[in-house]
Amino acid sequence: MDKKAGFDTLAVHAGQSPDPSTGAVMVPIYQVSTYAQDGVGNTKGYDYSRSDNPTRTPLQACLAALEGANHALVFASGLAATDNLVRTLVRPGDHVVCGDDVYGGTYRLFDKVVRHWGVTFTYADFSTCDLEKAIPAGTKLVWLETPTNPLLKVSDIAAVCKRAKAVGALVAVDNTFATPYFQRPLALGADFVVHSMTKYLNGHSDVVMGMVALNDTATYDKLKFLQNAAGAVPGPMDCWLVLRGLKTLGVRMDRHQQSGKIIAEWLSRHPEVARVYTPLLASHPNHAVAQRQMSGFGGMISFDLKPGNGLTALERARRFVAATKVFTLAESLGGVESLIEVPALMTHASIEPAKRREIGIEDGLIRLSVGIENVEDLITDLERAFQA
Ligand code: P1T
Repeated sequence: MDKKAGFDTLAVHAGQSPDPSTGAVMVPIYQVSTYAQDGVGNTKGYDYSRSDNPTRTPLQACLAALEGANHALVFASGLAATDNLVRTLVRPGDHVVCGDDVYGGTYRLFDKVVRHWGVTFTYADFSTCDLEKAIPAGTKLVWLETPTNPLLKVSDIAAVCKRAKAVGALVAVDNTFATPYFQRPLALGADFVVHSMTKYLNGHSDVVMGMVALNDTATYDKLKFLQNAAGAVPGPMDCWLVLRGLKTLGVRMDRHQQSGKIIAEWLSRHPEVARVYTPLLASHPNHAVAQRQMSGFGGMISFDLKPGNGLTALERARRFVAATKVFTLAESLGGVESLIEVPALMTHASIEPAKRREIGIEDGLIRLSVGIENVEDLITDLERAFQA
């Protein structure tokens, strides 16, 4: 497949061709752990599925094409991808600067695990901070999530990369919320793109998986070594499901965005809503940056409920999310079905309450992942929750 083909063409075809032995049009599920050898070491390219698997190989090639990368590697979860990349890059004594509003599990991995290896972390709001102060000389790695989870802050990837390069730091961008359909961080100067593929890339809430895409072949070789050495690899069935999900990524993202915009505008007019967070709205504080570096904004929306009915913000949030019937109360995001959650109690509960509030994750914050159902049904469902 020509690497310059359009995004949707790459999503359907990149890395894939009819099976040479049967002509099967779709990549088969090679549900196998080991491969016969004609003589010791005489293989057909595969010897053990922790190292490589013929359903995983086309998935990695397709993902590299979508991110405009030379290489991509997949892992058993988004956090396994982060863990493997960080372990490839940092050593005791190194310093990492991380966004202050990243997925709670990423923060937990850095604060409760990686920090104990003697790696230091500082946290910054890359959407507002002075980049020279936030990324000091001697920084090894900058970890940037944009848009962020759950506050949908947008940071200028090119500006962060420019500052990082000036001090010799590497930049990894968690591109889970935007997907390569709307944002390509490597083209903006990033060294690595990381995804929780559990979300939009798979799109059907039936797989947990992660990936890293990158251009540098020497780092790719080290990361591939760790992928095999540590073994956090996804199984063939899951790789097949994601290959299948990827084919509709573009059409799904367009629909998420179309419905997301309608819901965001409706929420921003709602008397019970104190504030709406999403780059889908022109009132977003980083809208100009978002428009420059993204070709669209997806279907993620967070909003603060106004206090009321004599309830605390947390009680109000609990009651709200228990009342929806089309939006399912659940962690995760990016599937065809709409999801709703309370970050303070669920996805970001691993961040201490004081720090959570300092970042701006209020108790009454609700996060929506807008699915592809009829938007009128989604609005009726939310209105029901406002009246609960
Ligand atoms: O769940 P896992 O596939 O390991 O991915 C972790 C992860 C990494 N980065 C971002 C931006 C994420 O949102 C996630 C996972 N997030 C959720 C489960 C959630 O509900 O926000």
